[in-house]
Amino acid sequence: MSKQRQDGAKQEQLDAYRVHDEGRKLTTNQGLKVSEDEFSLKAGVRGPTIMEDFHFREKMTHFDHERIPERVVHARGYAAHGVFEVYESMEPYTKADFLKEKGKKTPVFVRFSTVAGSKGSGELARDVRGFATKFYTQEGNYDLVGNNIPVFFIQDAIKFPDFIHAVKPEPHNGIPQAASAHDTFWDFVAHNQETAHMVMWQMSDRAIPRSFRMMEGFGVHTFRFVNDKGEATFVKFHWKPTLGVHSTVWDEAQKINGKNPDFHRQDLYEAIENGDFPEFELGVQLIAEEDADSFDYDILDPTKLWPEEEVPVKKIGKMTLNRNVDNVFAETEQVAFHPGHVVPGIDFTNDPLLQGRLFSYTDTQLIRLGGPNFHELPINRPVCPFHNNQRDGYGRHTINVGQVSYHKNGLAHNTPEPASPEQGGYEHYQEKVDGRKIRARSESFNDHFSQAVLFWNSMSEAEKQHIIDAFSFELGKVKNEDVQQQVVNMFANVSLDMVQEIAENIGVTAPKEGGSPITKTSPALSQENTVKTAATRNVAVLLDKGFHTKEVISVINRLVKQGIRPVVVANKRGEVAGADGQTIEASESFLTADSVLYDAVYVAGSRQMSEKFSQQATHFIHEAFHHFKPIGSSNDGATLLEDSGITHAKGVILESSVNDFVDAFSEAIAIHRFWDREVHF
Ligand code: HDD
Repeated sequence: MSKQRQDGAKQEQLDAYRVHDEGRKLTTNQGLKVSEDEFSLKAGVRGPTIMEDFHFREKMTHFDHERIPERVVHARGYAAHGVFEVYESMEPYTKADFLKEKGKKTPVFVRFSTVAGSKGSGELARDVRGFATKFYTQEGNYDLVGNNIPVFFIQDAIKFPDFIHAVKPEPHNGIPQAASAHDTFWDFVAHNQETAHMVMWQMSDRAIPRSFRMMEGFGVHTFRFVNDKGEATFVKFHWKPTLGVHSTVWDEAQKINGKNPDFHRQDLYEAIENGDFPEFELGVQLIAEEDADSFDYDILDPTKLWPEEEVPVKKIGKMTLNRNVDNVFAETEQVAFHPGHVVPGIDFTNDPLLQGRLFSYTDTQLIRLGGPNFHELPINRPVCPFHNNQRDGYGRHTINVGQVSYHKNGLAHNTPEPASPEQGGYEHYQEKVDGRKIRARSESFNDHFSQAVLFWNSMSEAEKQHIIDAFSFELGKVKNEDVQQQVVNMFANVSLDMVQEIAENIGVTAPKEGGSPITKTSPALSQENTVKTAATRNVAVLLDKGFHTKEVISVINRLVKQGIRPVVVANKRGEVAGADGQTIEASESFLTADSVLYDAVYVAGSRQMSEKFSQQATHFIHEAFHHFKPIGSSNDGATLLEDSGITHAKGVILESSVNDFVDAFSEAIAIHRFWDREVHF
């Protein structure tokens, strides 16, 4: 499983900034050795602290200024370093150097995030996930600032502040944190029906991922590739996780938020530390300029996707995340992404959401990072040289030598680089634009429901049920009945069956008319059709004193061999003795572990299970069962499964031979969840 980490140009650059403090004597920031760091300077041992204490003042002032504003959206995030490697040259489509050559490697930094919650919020919120990638290319930084959902709530950036105000905690009482289940969000939805498609995704399992490692990423907008000849092709970017796309269930997600609000970051951190490096393949969908008008949607509309069955995703490379950050503030917090950070060969389109983003990101970073020199922060520096006539500002690091800080000049001979392929200056694609100034939306953006229906049609029965449950939960939390009714009426345009069930669940009038004649599906949208593997999944091994030593050790070893991560849970942490006296270390007790934190449960038990163990293990099993997880026992633990009355259900594995058990159990783990247990929340 474990792979070799490859550090590239970016890590070499960061090395120059890494400081190791271990074993070093303490000094002030001026380098003065300090002789004491516990007592402030006082006039007498019981007297007042005195102004002269520069050491105290420096330490306290620095502390007082430690915080910077959190991101206005995507505040809660976690990041890792990695490398991107090209499978197939994209030279026919783009002159981007980092995509030109098969095998070429580029260092990357990726930050995953939730959107609505503040910096300390729980990570299992029902929310979109940010998926922002910075490629440190030889031609400058390229940022692919995407999400785990391929469309967006609104079509024009001028509505972004309104949308975010609606989803954030309501201003009069500051409630709720990191949740869309409240009146203002749904009021916005009902009054901005372009949200329909994205809301369907948000109510689906996509919004409660199992792991950052098991989410797709999307550039959302339509961008342009431009090749050496100046020819353009429309492109949409995708990240496809090699572990497949998997989710939690809502009841589980809410509990995880309490049991471990850091669940996603810890999962990412530990996977990387274990050498289970997360991998995502970069895919592109391409549409030739001349075909742009041949679709039944406007390809510039960010509330539309291009169904993969119609425009195939071509996989062009793979990103491997192989290194955790050394310092979350210096790297994860200070990284500054911007969809406008492009390289030659990648260009924009007139998607009005993208156009507005091109303004917003620099603007927000100016306040968040305190001035115009944030590009000099180690995590943001390109790995290629950068020179221009910009000078000064807060926190300037660069010492620009020489008398010239203007263009054009005859003294320093520093000029722009022409946009020829050899010289590589960036040239904007020369799209012909002609129009009257107008505040309006193109009529081609007016269809808000067709793809919401496509999404609904493409879901499995279980996924549909989850969407109904999610709407019923969210609208069930809305207090204003008009808002509830308006939303139900709005989504009658997607499916009458769906809204009738929701209406019934929340107690409003069920629409009688609606539905859609569209029957089209896109199988790629359903998580049922994703990659299924047991690799890197964690399994709680419930163990009691007197367990069958040989069998349990053998099961554990075989699971590990398949890349699965068993975690031993017992009444108490520490050594647990088996029937023959041999011990296994329990790294968790029932106090520190919880069913919701594991992908599956292996009930090893023992021949004579203690009352305490039986009670705790039964609770564990019960939760796992209701969250549709694989549960298994090879022998001793079987009585607990029998007593729970679940042995008939799918995904409950009972085999007495160790080999058969491990085979069947790992297969069940790969399936992830057994939805046909028919348990709804
Ligand atoms: Fe945004 C952050 C993704 C629309 C304005 N956005 C931000 C981040 C991601 C996205 C991943 C976090 C970056 C990080 O980890 O530091 N945003 C998207 C996607 C969008 C989108 C995929 C639609 C397709 N965003 C969007 C619009 C606007 C913004 C329409 C404003 C006009 N986004 C911001 C921002 C943030 C941001 C306020 C907050 C922090 C930052 O930029 O650096 O400027």
